[in-house]
Amino acid sequence: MLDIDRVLSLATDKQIFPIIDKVLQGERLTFEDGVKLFKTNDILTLGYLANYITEKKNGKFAYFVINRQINPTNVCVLDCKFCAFAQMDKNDPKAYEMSYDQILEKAKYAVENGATEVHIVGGLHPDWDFQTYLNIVSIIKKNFPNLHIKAFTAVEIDYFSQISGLSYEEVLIRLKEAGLGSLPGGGAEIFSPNVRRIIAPKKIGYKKYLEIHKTAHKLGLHSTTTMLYGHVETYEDRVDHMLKIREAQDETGGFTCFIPLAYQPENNDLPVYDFTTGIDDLKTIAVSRLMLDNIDHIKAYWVMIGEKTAQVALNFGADDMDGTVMEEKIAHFAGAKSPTQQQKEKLIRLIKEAGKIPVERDTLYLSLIHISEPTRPY
Ligand code: V47
Repeated sequence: MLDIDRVLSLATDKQIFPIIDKVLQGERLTFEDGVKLFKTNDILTLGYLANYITEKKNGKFAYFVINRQINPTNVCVLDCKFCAFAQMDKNDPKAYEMSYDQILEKAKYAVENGATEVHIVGGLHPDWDFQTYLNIVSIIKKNFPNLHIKAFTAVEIDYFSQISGLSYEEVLIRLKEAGLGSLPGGGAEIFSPNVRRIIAPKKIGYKKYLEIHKTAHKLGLHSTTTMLYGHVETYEDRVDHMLKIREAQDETGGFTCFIPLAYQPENNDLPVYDFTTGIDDLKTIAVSRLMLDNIDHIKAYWVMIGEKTAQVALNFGADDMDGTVMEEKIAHFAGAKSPTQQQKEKLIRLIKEAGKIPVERDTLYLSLIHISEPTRPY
């Protein structure tokens, strides 16, 4: 157990002393606490506290998954200003649509390379009906029954409901029957309606996003959840976003993991041209860990913050690195400087050198393989 006097003797920002006390007493943090934590320059105390909570929840374990991302199409009726992946015009040379065979080929490659999960998201295609999306799930499930299919953000589920006339619940039941294993967390962006009006004016608002996740949870489907940060939002918007997620999680308990997604600034229509900084990435991970006391895992998504920051983040509140990914498009269309895929051995090395114990997990953190062998001959 940590000694409050020891932490206070090292802390330099008096503004956060009462928050340190609350964290060590296990008290829930408020909106004001979250904003103060974002504003502090005492980054080491912030990281220390967040790591303390991570280790209380997950010990020294840090998780990764062997997975593959598949994005069946980038043709999309939405016109989100931050998105460099989507193409509104299907005849644009950058637009693409995969056939079922191409999708199956990618799933096959994933399985042959040890994947336990495929993560499928894509555009809201104006000509694809709900059956097309259902078929994507069912053909993968039929051919690879042991592969976990984490597919379709809440934004896609809302679109399926619109094009099929079915309720959210009916859409989710059909997808589950076809083989859907869980929902990914994309599409949350920032919940603030004012920010959404600027960055994603046509996208569903936070009420529908959360309603869809809560409906999935009630049907026994788990999901992850995200926050896109580093564009036009304020610290207050970020904390408000986290609190809305915390409230939903109090109701259902269905979120397995929270993933802060660092904004990538290239090839899009948002006049914000800077990448996030290392300190902002670490603060966002740490504050997420401290605010979201009811979510077990915080992901340092190496694709968007880079491998080096993701590794440091394992000592600032994160306990998960996502995975091998195999083919990343969304962040790389927008200028991400990380690789588009990762080797399992590299993930293990990053985790071990951060002083944590690597654990290969499945999507729902149920099957766990503890990796103990050293990755480098020190
Ligand atoms: O929904 C789009 C975001 C998301 C940009 O659930 C951008 O475990 C940064 O949600 N800069 C897709 N972000 C990725 C995603 C995800 C990734 C890894 C794991 C999980 C999970 C989910 O990426 C989109 C959108 O929110 N995005 N454009 C951009 N320029």
